[in-house]
Amino acid sequence: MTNRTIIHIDLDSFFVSVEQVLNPELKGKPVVVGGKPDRRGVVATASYEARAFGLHSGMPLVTAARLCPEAIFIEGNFARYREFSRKFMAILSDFSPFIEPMGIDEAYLDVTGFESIHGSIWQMADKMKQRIRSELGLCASIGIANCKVVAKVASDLSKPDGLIEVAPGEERGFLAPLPVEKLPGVGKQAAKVIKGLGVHTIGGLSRTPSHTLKSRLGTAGEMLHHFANGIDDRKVLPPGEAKSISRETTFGEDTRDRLFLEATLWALSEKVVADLRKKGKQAKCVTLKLRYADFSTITRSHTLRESVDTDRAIFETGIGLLERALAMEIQAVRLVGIGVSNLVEASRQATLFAPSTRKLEELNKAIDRIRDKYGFDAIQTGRVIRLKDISTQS
Ligand code: DCP
Ligand code: CA
Repeated sequence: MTNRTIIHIDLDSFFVSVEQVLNPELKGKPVVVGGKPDRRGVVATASYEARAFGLHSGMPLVTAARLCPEAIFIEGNFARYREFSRKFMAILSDFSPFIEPMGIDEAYLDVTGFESIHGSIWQMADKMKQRIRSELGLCASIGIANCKVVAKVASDLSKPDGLIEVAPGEERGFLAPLPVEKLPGVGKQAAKVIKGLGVHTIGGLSRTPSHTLKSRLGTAGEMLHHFANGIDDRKVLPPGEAKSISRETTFGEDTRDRLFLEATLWALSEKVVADLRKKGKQAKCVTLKLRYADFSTITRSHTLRESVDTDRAIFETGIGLLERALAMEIQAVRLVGIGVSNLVEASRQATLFAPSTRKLEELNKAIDRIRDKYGFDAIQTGRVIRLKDISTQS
């Protein structure tokens, strides 16, 4: 993957820090959120002052009270933490639209190309930390690298209130001296297996043959081998981004009418494509769904060589799938659907396309605009006219 700039950001002792903002008297003291120690239960989080006594998340409260008798124990207020979390994510979204929240106080950002707005990546990260401090009163730790796994290790290592940037090319060297447990994906079980091989550092793991790790840890072993070498091409995935878009419709009566099926497929393709373009995406995979009179349901998919976002390309792929499916089936059809998946950002290189494709794209955009303004049915292309009676389910 080409050079990326990935940030991993994580708030320090999150629940406790929020409590300290709400009640400044708690600042600089050993504080535990999780409840009173006379109750069963565990530490949700401990302030760094309390961690100095060996307290940590998941420890029974009674143990915590024994190790650190002067600690202040607080019940906690999850609604408040969620409120801070929302504001935290909102600040992050001012720096890049490509955010993947990982739980309540942690996120990955792909900031590739946005650094220059702030001078440098270092200045950008520093600005993030400052805003979080001034607007929320919280401390954040940040790791910067060319991939998720290295950024995550860097932010963990920088805690508290830290900032570590791993320069491109230095990923392996940065990870090498660290104990294997510091590598995301190495849990207690995997650590045991890895140490059984006589390997204790991430560097050692990076030199262990991939097939050895695969034979002991399965596919996770292969992944850990890549991670240990600073290789991780996982994308930063904003939540809720559609992975597929589809439409289907059930007929009032089962049908064998090819023309009618084709016209329906065209209408459905148009709606799918309108959604696709609204999201600024193109699709590489087209899936046809059919349900027959006896309720048996099939899906058939075709992966295209190039991603597309025109009605015609998707419809024609769908028709190909439909013809092949119907050739194998004698039953009438009660439901037809079409969907697209394997979505990619729409390329903006319009000049690379043939003029006819460009015209079609312009036409499609114009149709989208009119439909946005006046509703989907304001424009009906020829094939759809005879479908007036069909109600489409989304
Ligand atoms: N949390 C919890 N129980 C756990 C771990 C965490 O309730 N076993 C809650 C409390 C933490 C919050 O989730 O404040 C975030 O978890 P982190 O692992 O990020 O821990 P902290 O933010 O508390 O500390 P750190 O500074 O190490 O990130
Ligand atoms: Ca945290």
